[in-house]
Amino acid sequence: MKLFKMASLLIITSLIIVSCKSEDKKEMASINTADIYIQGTMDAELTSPPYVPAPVGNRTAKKLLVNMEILEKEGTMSDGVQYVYWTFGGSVPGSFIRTRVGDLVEFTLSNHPDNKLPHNIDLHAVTGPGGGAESSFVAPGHKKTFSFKTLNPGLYVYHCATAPVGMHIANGMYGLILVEPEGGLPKVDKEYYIMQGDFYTKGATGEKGLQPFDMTKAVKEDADYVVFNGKVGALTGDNAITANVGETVRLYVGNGGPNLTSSFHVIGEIFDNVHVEGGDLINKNVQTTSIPAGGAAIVDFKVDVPGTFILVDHAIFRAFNKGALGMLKVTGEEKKDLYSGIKQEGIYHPEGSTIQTMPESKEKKKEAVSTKDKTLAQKIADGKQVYMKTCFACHQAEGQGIPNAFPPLAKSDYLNADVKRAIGIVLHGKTGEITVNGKKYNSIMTKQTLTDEEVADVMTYVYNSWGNNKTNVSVKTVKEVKNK
Ligand code: HEC
Ligand SMILES: [Cu+2]
Repeated sequence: MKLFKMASLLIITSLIIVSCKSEDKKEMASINTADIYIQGTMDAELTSPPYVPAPVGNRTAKKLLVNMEILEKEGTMSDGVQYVYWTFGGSVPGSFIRTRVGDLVEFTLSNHPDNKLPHNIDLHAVTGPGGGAESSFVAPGHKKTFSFKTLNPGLYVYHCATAPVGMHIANGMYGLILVEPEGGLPKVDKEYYIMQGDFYTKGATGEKGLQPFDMTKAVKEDADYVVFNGKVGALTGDNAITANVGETVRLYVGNGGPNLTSSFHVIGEIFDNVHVEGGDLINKNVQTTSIPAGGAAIVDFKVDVPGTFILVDHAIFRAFNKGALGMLKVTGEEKKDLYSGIKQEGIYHPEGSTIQTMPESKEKKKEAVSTKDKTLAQKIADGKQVYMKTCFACHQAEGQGIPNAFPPLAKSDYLNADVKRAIGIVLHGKTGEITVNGKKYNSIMTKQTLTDEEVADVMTYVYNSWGNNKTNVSVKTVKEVKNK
């Protein structure tokens, strides 16, 4: 609850008045944030990465109108590799929101009518249930408004929290919201917005073409791409961020995850100040700062010499083999007294801008030995395990599905009408319009990577649950559908 300045002020005060009690501090801080008076209304400036809106400076707290649109759209992950991103405001990470402590943010979330899925937003800067997720759940072609007061200064992640949450985040649904302290952060010359994310594709790293999201790899945390700002090369070459010798640079760095922690480092620089985890605590003279998934840090440093400084996740294979690499190009006079080496651009980028192709595993996936004489009860029990691991995120625990997104499996007329068609959906995935119990769905079910036995078990479990027609699906039938 403390303001940045307030914190240091309190330290000084407590040094002078040794008797200062901690209760008094708490009281002071809460009065200053929750009761800050709102004067007037303004539209929030939103920016796409790597840019940030203008600093708040000395402005008073206001009613701040934020209008954000969700867009599902195809983009480029790497040379020749396309990916369907789900975005807040059309970019990955989503639009940067800049507020000050005490603002009353009126947030309107619109879901574009061409989108396929409902979404919502959970802002870590919100004090309230679900960080706004419950109030902002919005179907395609609709919009929702809710409001919150910014009580705690700091840099916060926001993300989609619609089931399956991991999939929405993995597809790019995250961004940053900054809550500046009273009077704003200290002035610097350049500010940029960078956010790391890990991506999971059906094909191997670098495999060309439109790559669908891979749920199995995501669950295993086996990322094909680890990148800054949504794609390989978002911050390299002509896209590099820039500064001049002698300037101070502040980076607002977030990590959307969904899985990996970032070891954020700038090669050839030392962070003068790091707002650890995006909060009030300032650490000085830092080489590498750890940014957890769903967390952030504010770093600043003065650039003293010219050259290209490489931004990396220092878990270094991610940088050179999976894309977590950016550039800060600093121009100006050489400072031989500070650094006398040969200036060489791109020295830490030997693999070139395109990603290395990983050697493909020659080993064939072994199929679990199928137990022919498994009882129906055993199949149902094993099938439930598969369901809770694989299907549950979308179709939900009781097979009830999610309105407008994931069709029900409970009492599903579509399921009960045709066993082989249903098996085919689990084996191959499904897109296009279908009608289940009188309601239309037009969405994507990704192909499930399961053994034939697992498919037979999970389908048997589904058919023998929630009022379905009790079909016992055999491995033989699954193989028939597969080989058709
Ligand atoms: C990532 C989300 C997701 C996962 C995981 C998933 N499904 Fe689906 N499923 C869908 C969507 C979306 C549809 C509708 C596809 C369409 O609109 O064409 C669907 C449709 C179906 C259907 C046909 C429609 C119905 O309601 O009867 C069946 C059967 C089905 N899924 C079974 C499964 C089973 C079994 C699993 C686990 C092995 C599974 N699904 C995992 C999203 C998912
Ligand atoms: Cu979403």
